[in-house]
Amino acid sequence: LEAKHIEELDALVLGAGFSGVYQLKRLRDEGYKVKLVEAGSDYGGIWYWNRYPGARVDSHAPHYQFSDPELWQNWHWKQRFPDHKELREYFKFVAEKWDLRKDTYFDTYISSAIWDEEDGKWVITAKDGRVFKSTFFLPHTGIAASRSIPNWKGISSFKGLIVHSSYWPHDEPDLKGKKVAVIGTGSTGVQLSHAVSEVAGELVVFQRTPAMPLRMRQVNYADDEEPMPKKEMAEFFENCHDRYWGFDFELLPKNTFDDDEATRQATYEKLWENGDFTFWLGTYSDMLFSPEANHEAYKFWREKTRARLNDPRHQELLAPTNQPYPFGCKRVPLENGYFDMFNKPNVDLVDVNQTPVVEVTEKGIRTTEKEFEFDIIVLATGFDAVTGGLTTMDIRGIGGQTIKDKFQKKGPSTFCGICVAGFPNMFFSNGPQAPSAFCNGPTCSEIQGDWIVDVMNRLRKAGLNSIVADEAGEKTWTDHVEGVAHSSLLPKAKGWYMGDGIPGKPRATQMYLGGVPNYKASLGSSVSRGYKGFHFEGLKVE
Ligand code: NA7
Repeated sequence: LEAKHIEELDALVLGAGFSGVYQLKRLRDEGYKVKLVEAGSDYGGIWYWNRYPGARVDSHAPHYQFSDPELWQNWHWKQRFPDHKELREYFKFVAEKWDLRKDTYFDTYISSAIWDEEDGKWVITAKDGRVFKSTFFLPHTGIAASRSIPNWKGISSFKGLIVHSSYWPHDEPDLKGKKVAVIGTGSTGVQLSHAVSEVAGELVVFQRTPAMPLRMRQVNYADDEEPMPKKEMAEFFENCHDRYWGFDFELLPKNTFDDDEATRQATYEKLWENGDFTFWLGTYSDMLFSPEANHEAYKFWREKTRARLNDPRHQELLAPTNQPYPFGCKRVPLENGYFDMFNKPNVDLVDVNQTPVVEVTEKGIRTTEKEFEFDIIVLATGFDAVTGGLTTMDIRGIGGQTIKDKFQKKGPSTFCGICVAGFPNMFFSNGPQAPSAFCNGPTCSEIQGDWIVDVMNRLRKAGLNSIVADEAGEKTWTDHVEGVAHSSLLPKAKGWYMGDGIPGKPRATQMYLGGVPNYKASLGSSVSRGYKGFHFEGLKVE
């Protein structure tokens, strides 16, 4: 390629979700030549792609937004749990306030990023042939960039519409009176099937593992109502940055059996009534660590849930007598009608453990029991979560090693969940071995984004060209991430937190469960100890 066809940058940021948008804004403010590149056609990241009926964030307002006062002083949330449309409106507003569009390339899918050792630059190539040469490569691809689709026989023979939940058609297919299948009962399946059940003629939910959703207390705010008075917001964001899950609430400073039975039930009841994540993340401190504590929470959840289901078969499938896995060790969805919909005559539940799917036919789905006919099949079957965004690209570091090969051996290994040994000048947010989905999204986008800007500023000031994590630091962090997870009940559940469900993907802890304050301390201590855990390679002192 001739040099004129190559765009030279200080930094290429990949992915226009919270992390990428924040990174572009911060780096441009610091005077870097930076572009944001995105495969979709607009801002929003997960909210650009996930526009299926019922898609909404489970973090209650005002948590799920940036802390910049210029934004929150001028923005009004309409719902306590904003839906995908409101979230895309928010991104539009942010893009305008921060003047992002002039530095963003949409519809640009990056297929490879190769570290040029001679030049000390990343050579980044888009599918359409465009090439960027950039000192820094910041792939903020998030936890859900790569879809997981079942390898079912006959899947391409279906004559109706078959669609993964995150590729919901922009022209919004009419579901009225239609026969719809929803495969999967994760956070997506729970939201989607409830929304579909309100309009479809028939809905069949295919369940492999029951989710343990909590009641969502939705609120629609009037024009003069706010989730929180504006004068409290600055302190609120400061708190979020210093609390375990990146929200303004904390775990209770006591264990489950510190309380007597009556107090414990009253505590559960109060958390339940909040109608948000607090029954999961603001509860007794030992809930995710002690099997007995966990079972106590499960029992409460099970009885609340069973009380809403009329059919004993549904009770046993959706809220089993025997606890199937530790509560909260698969992502806990929120719902406001999911269980009630199973009492309707036009909603059916298939347990694919009892009657597995044999094949997809022209007309629908054949299980070992019978053939179901559908107009639409929705695959709410999840993602190659957390690492998929990185491993689906051809990313090559020193000596031509690839991220895919590296992560394929034993699972992700990173330094502080922000970079990888052997891959200089590459940093990512909300990726593997960081708090990521164990942290309110925007909080960690800001914490990690700020750290990355700080590194780049220090390098620039020192006249250095590149920085790379060392293997020792990476091993220490990987052992720590695994150690924290294995001190908890997390590994006892099968799911994407542990890398399960993707053929060939090694079972390993995908995210850091040690909480935001510990995470920040780890990032901070590597800096205060003179970037312990890093080498400065390919130095070019200018
Ligand atoms: P999840 O949480 O990975 O859920 C996927 C669901 O699909 C889950 O219930 C799976 O069952 C089910 N699944 C996957 N493959 C199959 C097959 N082959 N047959 C039947 N059922 C299947 O993805 P979501 O989209 O719901 O959520 C992703 C995250 O995005 C969410 O947690 C938020 O953090 C944002 P399983 O439990 O594996 O038995």
